[in-house]
Amino acid sequence: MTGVPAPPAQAVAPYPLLDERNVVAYLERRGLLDLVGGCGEPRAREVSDGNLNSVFLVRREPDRPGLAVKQALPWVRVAGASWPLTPHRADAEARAYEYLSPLVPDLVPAYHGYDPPMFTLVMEDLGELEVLRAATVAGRRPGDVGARIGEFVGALAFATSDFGMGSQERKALVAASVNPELCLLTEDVLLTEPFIEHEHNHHVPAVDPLVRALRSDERVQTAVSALKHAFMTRGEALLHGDLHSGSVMVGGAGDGGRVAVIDPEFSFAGPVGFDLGLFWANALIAALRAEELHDPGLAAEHAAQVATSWTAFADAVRAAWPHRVDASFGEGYRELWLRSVWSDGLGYAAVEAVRRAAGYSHAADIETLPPPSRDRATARVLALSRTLLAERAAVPDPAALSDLLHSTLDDTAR
Ligand code: ADP
Ligand code: SR1
Ligand code: MG
Repeated sequence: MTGVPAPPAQAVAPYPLLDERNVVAYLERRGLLDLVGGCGEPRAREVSDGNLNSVFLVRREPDRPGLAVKQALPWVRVAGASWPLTPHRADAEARAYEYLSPLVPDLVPAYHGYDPPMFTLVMEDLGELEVLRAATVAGRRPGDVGARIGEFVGALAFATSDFGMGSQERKALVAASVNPELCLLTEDVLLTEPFIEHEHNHHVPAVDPLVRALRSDERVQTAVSALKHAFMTRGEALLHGDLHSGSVMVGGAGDGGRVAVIDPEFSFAGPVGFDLGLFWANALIAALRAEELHDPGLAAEHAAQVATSWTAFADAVRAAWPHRVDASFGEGYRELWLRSVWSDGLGYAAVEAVRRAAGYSHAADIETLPPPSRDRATARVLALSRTLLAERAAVPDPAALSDLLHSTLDDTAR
């Protein structure tokens, strides 16, 4: 013995992992290579940029979309084997695409099936689109992404709720959609750790007093507990489960480009406001970025995505209401339920925003700003979130949220 510690054992997955060299042969074995159009030899390129999984695009021509191949690893990709995570998350993603594909075919990639032993899905290559967060960081306008996301959440929520689905069929859906490990991850990294001291968290020193104040605010702690408990117990409808701007791909500039939702591996039956809230948090973060870049017009467009997604969501629910399976649910209850979804959405938006500023997995929209701007945007995220958590009953609609955003900007102007 030399006293030198042994290097950590190389992590070995209990199933073959895909890489750029073997993914073409993999597609051939699955009989899917013919779906890759164009001429020439198929080539694979890894495009993994999320926290968890490997993604490859396989094309015959560099600029002609082919197929996307997504494999779940037995750990968190960005952390490696030190953070194990069940690859069965791919089962949940496959299940979600099976629901979503007939329901909102234009809003998800075309789905080409799942290989359970390899924890691998094959789908349409959306490589001509851009991830919404990357588009935001590049300064592109949000266009009508909010309306499309509102339609997406509205369609999924209605169809898989007790309004759109018979009671017994829905019980089976809820049972089939349990996703315990991924729900626990959300309960930890979103709904617990950002609100305590935890090794996963970090924040810029400039906001340390704000973080301490947020974590010691009893009203915040109570609100977060209520949101976490609702997430754990209230299976209103099938959710996407991770609908932040890294899970949305957008094409072209401005209105009319394609919008597609990807990455539903956190899908389970939960409170509908969770999906809207994650989207809203990231729209507000995008607005705060644009403020720092002295573009108030762009900031207003990003912030307006909250209102447009909410309106599209509520419109979708109201339009589907005549087709509800249980007519004992009346219009009065529909409006009451919509108000509860709005309130939940605001709460989950605040939680998600705190995580993106002071928890694990920060928002590139803020992190890529120069330090003084990054610090102020972070402070604004925290100030807005604290008010939303402590006093969200005072924010009954998108106009009130817009007022709160503006007063937060005024209060934190330098
Ligand atoms: P993770 O689960 O690790 O977050 P994602 O499903 O978000 O993985 O995919 C990671 C990245 O791979 C995306 O940010 C995007 O750049 C790319 N990607 C994912 N799916 C597709 C697709 N169908 N077409 C093109 N690129 C995709
Ligand atoms: C360790 S996982 C952190 C985050 O990545 C995923 O995309 C989810 O947002 C999760 O909360
Ligand atoms: Mg992702």
